[in-house]
Amino acid sequence: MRMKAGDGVGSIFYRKYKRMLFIGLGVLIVLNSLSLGLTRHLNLGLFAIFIAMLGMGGLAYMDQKEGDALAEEIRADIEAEFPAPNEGPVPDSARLTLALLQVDDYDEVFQGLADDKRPLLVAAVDKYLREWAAGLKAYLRKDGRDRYLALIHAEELNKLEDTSFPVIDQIRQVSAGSHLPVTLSIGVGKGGGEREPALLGRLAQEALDLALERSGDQVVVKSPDHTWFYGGRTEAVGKRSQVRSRVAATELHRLFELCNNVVIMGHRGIDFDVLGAAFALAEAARHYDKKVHIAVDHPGGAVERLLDVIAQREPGLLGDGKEIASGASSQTLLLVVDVHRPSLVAYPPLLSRAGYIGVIDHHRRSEEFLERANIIYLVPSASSASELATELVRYLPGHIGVSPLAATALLAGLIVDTKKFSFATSANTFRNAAWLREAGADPAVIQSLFTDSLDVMLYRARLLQSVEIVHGRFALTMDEQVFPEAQIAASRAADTLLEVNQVEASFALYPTGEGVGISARSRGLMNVQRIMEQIGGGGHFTVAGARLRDAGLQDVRRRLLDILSSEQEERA
Ligand SMILES: [Mn+2]
Repeated sequence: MRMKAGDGVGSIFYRKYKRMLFIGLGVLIVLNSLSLGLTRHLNLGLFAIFIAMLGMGGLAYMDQKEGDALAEEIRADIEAEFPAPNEGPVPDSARLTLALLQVDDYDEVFQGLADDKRPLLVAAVDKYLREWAAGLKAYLRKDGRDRYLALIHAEELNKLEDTSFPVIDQIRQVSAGSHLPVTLSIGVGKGGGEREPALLGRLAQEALDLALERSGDQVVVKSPDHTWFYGGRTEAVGKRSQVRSRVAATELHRLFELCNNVVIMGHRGIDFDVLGAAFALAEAARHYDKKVHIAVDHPGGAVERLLDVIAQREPGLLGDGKEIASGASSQTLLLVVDVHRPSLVAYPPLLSRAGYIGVIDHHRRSEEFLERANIIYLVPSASSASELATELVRYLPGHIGVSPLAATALLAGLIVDTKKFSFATSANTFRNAAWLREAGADPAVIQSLFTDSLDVMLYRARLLQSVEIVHGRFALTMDEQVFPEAQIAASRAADTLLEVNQVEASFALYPTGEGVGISARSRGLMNVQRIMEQIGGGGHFTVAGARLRDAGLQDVRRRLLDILSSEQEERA
């Protein structure tokens, strides 16, 4: 330690004399008091005592100040010599990140694999991951049959991020004769956690949860203020346990009994999927003698026809979000269907008004999520919210069933979201469709719902005339004309473009009056949700879109082309 020797000793010397002076003044006061008792000069004596006490006070104050200054000096000296360990940037050599790895659904992969082969597969995955970790000089620890924990150096993680985590694709080659590939979900926490391991752990866990809820087979990296997604190129495999549907249905049953009234809403711009799910759930709520309302906006188009039919059949069921919100209270159950992002719901103020909230959605979980929910039934492998609502109604205790109109609405939603059973369609989807048909769903009514107006047909035809094919696999089209039903026409055009040879994904751009809308479709080989997310939209693996305010068609087209180019490079 650098010691300013002279200063230190000097002030100690002075303090010694100050103390002597202090004691002297004290003695003087005592003597003065004694002499006061013996003589009669009271005023003079009191004045002397007062002056002596003032002197003592002043000395004590100076002493204190000097002591503080000395202590401060010593502290500064110590700090200059030994910088505190908790300051300054963390040296690079100390930066670690935490990864939680989980093999997606061994039970699924095990199907069709002989009993004695199963441990072999697990061992092969173990070996693969150990080699992977060794290559990164990472610490890997197995935690249960399908979970691992890895400490990875930040530098190595950067490399993994730059190459989009090749391990996600490579682990699929690990096989012991199974028919389905092994897939992996990884959640990584990074940044800010070097001094706070608990924070790092929490980030990693949140990242893994996010990866799993987005149907797995991907990596999510999370820092305290940002989230990155890698992988997620394969479509969710259509598996979900009946157990989960039953559990969700039982929970819904409990909330139906608990609440005073029920409100249902979907995303902005109601569509067949929202309406089917909402109407069936509304019917179910009626069985519990609860008042029900569905918050509806009017986007126009074919869904208006079904809205009209329902409005005639059930007066008072459909309403404007604002009106309905006035009747919502802490005893209200709000069911949010076909959406889970608060910013996209039909009437956001309802979210804070309702006491209970249930989410029923089939979109991959995005980072933005409802802050509180009593039921979260989020199943990315399901075809539609209508399919999920069908299962909930099927499994509600008491077998209440659905009316033919509700069955028709559900089947309409299911057919629209699966493009007539060609996308995201699992065996379960057909089972649910069969159940709906038996419950009285009318295909003729659905057929009549799906006809388009001539204007929509003509706008779609114009979009189809100006198609450009990019990188041999993306179809892109746009129209300058503002048209109230452009969204429907654009989604039809994007659907049709998938029927073109080689086209894997299609994008139709249209002006909305206040910006630009995009309809994006994929044939199932690539994830258009990822692409729309990069531009500010969202959606599903094969069906996605965006609505951008204050943007020009040409600008958005260029941004989209940039994203598609980098997508192409990534694949190459
Ligand atoms: Mn949907």
